[in-house]
Amino acid sequence: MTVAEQLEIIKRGAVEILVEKELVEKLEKSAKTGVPLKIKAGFDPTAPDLHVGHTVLLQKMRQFQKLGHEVYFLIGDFTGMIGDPTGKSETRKALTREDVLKNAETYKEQVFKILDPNLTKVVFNSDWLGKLTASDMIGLAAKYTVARMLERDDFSKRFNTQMPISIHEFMYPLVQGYDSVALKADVELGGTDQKFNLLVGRELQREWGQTPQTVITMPLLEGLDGVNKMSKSLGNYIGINEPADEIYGKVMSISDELMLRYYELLSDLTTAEFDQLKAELKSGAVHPMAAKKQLARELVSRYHGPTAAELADENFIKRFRDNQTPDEMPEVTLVPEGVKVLLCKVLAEAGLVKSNSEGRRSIQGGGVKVNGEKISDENQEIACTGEYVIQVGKRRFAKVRFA
Ligand code: TYR
Repeated sequence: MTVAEQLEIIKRGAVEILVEKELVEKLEKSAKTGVPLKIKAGFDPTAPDLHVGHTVLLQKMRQFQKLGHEVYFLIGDFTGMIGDPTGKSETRKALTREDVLKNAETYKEQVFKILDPNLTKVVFNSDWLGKLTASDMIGLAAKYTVARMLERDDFSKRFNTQMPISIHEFMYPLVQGYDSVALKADVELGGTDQKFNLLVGRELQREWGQTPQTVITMPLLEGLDGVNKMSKSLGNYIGINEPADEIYGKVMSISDELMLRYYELLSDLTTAEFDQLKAELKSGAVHPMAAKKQLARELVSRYHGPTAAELADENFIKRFRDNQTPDEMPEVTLVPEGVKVLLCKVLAEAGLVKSNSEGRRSIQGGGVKVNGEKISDENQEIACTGEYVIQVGKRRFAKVRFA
């Protein structure tokens, strides 16, 4: 593959490449010498349950693997015990050694659903950071000034509002940067929130006489609502360990616009295939729902295998068909006899069943829905105002209006 072709793949979905020109030089050199680039991405084993937002970075790592480069999956077992202050308004609670190791195991299980385990170098940063002596640490701290540290938003906010910042939090970016020195990383990937830490890596490598790493930042994926960042606490996430039908259904629930974003950042489609899909959606040759299904299948297949994906597809079609409300249905106007009326009676009066008692039996049998909601109480009453869409069994519908 040519350098230009590689670059196109690398750039897809990325927010920033610092510095692109240097990356091109590195790729050219690698193509000439046959020596792969060392790609670094680090994860502190804090939250062991991954959602697809985390996989944006993993997908990029996978792309680098496919391009033949050497991918380091760095588990921050040392940094995890400091806690990354990025974006935090207060000092993080430190993880215990046991938490970190347990989380790291769960992490590995999940990431190899995306990364090729045979092509991934898993490294733990305690391997080198744990060996630094006190004077090494002081030496590292000497490479950066307090003023530069305070250029960071989160630090300056806390400083200006007199919230505490512990000295060890200043050490975080430095030790993350030192990881790049230890690995001699050519490229480091991270979320946009990691930019500061990633740039510290460049500076430290320069101090150690290495070529500074290229920094590539990836966006923080929007959650299902299309607005907020995907996060477990907001409940707008797709967990990679969720059941197949759940993942499938969640993908189907997103907006058409968000679907394109998910395609760009999560799908294995090539850029050419993705461009074609966009064109076909625009011209109407492909329906957005069909495109969403394809994406849903791809994600389920990645996390549960192709058979599960097919099944989830069939289940979805069934559920969809069963919940489908026809565009046209008989409309019935009833004259209210009081404030409320028994539902079984309404069913009979609307001609959906032959008698009140058949109405009762239908409700008992679980076949009656009012405005899409299943009713199971045979003595259920409804208010004699407004309009209801009532369904009996799979195919009998009526719109009931009270005069
Ligand atoms: N700071 C990163 C995060 O919180 C994790 C990380 C740790 C990245 C060590 C790189 C590194 O060398 O997401």
